[in-house]
Amino acid sequence: MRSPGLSAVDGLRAVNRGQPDIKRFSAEHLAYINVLERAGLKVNVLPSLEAFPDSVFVEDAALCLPGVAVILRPGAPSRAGEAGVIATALSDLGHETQHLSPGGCVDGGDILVTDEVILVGLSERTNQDGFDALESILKGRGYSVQAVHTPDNVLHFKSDCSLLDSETILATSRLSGAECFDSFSVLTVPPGEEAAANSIRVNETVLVPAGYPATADMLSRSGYAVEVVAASQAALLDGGLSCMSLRF
Ligand code: CIR
Repeated sequence: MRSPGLSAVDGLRAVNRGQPDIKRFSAEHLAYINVLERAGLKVNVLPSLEAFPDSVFVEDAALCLPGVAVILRPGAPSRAGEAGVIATALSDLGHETQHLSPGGCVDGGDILVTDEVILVGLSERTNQDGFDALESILKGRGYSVQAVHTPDNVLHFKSDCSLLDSETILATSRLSGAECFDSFSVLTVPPGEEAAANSIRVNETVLVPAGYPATADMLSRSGYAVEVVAASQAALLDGGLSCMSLRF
């Protein structure tokens, strides 16, 4: 994870719903770290990077798989430099890194890793050239990869879905019928709670963003151990829970 900097007030957003309050952002970030630790993870927190207002969203610059961290190329020009910085941090932590060949762009938020296949949503941030470069790295390492469609006007594929366990996807209604989920059971987030589709499963815990009680209730009733985590300030920058950590 990376702490939010003061420059996060300049983070990208599709619609301006006000500036994030950095004190509150930091408090929510700390609470999220605590929940990950309670769920059994060791968390490394990198220092804030003022030169990159969106760098708190570490997920977009790398794809961490067993044995390799693929260094991606974020599609927003203001975020391109995050790749080099995360590459250094991951190498320092002892990870083998492999960089996408030059040309295209891929944001980590568009990548959903499942047991059988890695789904990559083509979006405003992830283009075909980026997909091709990523596919060539992943196929070379034995993974199946499939390009899918990120719904229009949605930032990232994973803004609208998450993997709850090897057979179950949580998705918005606009994505729940997608062919790529044919071999999964799909739980659809109730109308009005679309942002809750960006939840994350960590060991036995499913972290759900605060403010979406019907989704939290649906997941609890489906047998998941739910922890509700406030992410209101990240949400002002179109970020959610998955975006703020690289989990491996
Ligand atoms: C951006 O527009 O790039 C950031 N403000 C939000 C990135 C959210 N990341 C993610 O969904 N993986």
